[in-house]
Amino acid sequence: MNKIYRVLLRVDIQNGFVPGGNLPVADGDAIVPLANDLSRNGGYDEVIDSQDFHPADHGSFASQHAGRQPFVDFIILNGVNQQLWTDHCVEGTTDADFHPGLDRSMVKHTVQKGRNKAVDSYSAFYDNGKSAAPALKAQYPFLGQSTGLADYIRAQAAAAGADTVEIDVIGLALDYCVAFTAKDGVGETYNGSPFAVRVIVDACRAIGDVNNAVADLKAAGVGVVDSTSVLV
Ligand code: VGL
Ligand code: ZN
Repeated sequence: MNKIYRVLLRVDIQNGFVPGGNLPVADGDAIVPLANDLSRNGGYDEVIDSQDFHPADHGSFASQHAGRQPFVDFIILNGVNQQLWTDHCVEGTTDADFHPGLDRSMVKHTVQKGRNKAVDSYSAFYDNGKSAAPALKAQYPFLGQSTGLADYIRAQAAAAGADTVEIDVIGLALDYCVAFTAKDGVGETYNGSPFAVRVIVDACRAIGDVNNAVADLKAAGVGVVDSTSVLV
């Protein structure tokens, strides 16, 4: 018998990423009821939230780089290619708070990311320096830090006596933090087997093109499903 430890990982369902926030994703608030339904009725062993949580002078903010524009401009931030954004999800502000409609009553573990101003962290598992060349990591030893999320999930699965881990990822934004999180998840193992990772696509919204994001996820070995196949 294969006992599966099933995790619902809800990425960055925060005020900053919904209409009215500082980095709004179109229709981002529309996923909140579905996120709650999946959390309550998806049969998960555990629901985990990630929270984008930046210092006010984070290096991903266009405001920190004279003459640079958010969304369109990229810089090299400590050796890592960095798209620039509006100031968003600054620690201690309402923008960084979870959406008020998101049911957090079942959440035992929350992962904050993007706290180091020197490197961004789209993924809930590792910062954006994860795949930097060894020489670059030697120069900037903070690149590629783990948030501890994969170890946390392995420990929870082991405590539950599970044989394998499955992670369903939802949230904002599909083509940035959801995609980076799901792709990093595929690279993690439990008991010698990779985490089985799926994105529940109707419980996400994208900044750019959804079809491109879905193709990119499938190419990386991430399953792409609809909530109707989860909420049976
Ligand atoms: C995100 C850009 C910058 C996201 C976070 O949650 O997708 N995107 N910070
Ligand atoms: Zn951010």
